[in-house]
Amino acid sequence: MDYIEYPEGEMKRRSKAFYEDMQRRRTIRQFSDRPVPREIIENCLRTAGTAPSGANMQPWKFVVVEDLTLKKQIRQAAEKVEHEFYSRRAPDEWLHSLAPLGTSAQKPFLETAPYLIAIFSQLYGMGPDGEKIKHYYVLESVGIATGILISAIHNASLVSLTYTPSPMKFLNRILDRPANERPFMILVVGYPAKDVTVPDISRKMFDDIAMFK
Ligand code: IYR
Repeated sequence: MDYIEYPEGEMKRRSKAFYEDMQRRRTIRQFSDRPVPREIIENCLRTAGTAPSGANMQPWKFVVVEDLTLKKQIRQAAEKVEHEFYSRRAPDEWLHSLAPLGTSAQKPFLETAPYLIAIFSQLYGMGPDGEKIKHYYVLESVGIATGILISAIHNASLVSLTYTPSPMKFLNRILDRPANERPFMILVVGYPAKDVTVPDISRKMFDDIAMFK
C-alpha cells in the first residue's frame, strides 16, 4: 500500500491549494493548433486509468485522435447531428439554457485542436475466446475516469472541452470500434486560442452544493 498520511497542517494546505488550482479550470471552446507532446497526453490517460470502477473492470477505452483526416470526418459527422439538434430536435427550454454559452452547430475546434480523445464505455468486456464479461456501474466508472482525466489535463496546464454530440454512434464507424463500446464523450484537448473568451458564468455557492449533517 502506498498510502501517505500528511500532518494535519499539511492536509489543510494541500486541500486548499488543490481547490484553488481546480477552481481556475474553465471549459474552452476555442483552441490553438499548437502541437502538444504526446507524452503529456499519455501521462494524463495513465492518470485517468487509475480511476476506481465497478468490480475493477475498468470499462473504458480512450481513443486519441491526432490524424487530420479522421478529425475532419468527426467534424463533418458532428456538425450534421448538431445542425439537426439546433434547427429541429432541441426544445426551446434547452436552447434557452444553452444561450449563455454561445454554442452553435459549427464545431471548428474538432479540426483545430491537436487531440480529440474519444472516450468509450465498454458495456461488457470481451474474453480471449470472444465470451462476454459482465461489467458493473459502467457509466459511474467512466464518468469518474473522465473527471480524473479532465483534472490531469488541467494539471498539465492544457485545456479541455467536454463535448457530447447526440447521437454519437458515428464514432464507432469512423474510429472502427466494436459493438460492446458505446461513445461516452469527446474530450477536446490542447492549448487555448490566443483570443479565447469564456462565458461569464458562475459556480454555485458552497452551501448550495454541500451540507454537513
Ligand atoms: N451538443 C450541442 C449542444 C450542447 C448541449 C449541452 I447539455 C451543452 O452543455 C453544450 C452544448 C453543442 O455542443 O453545441
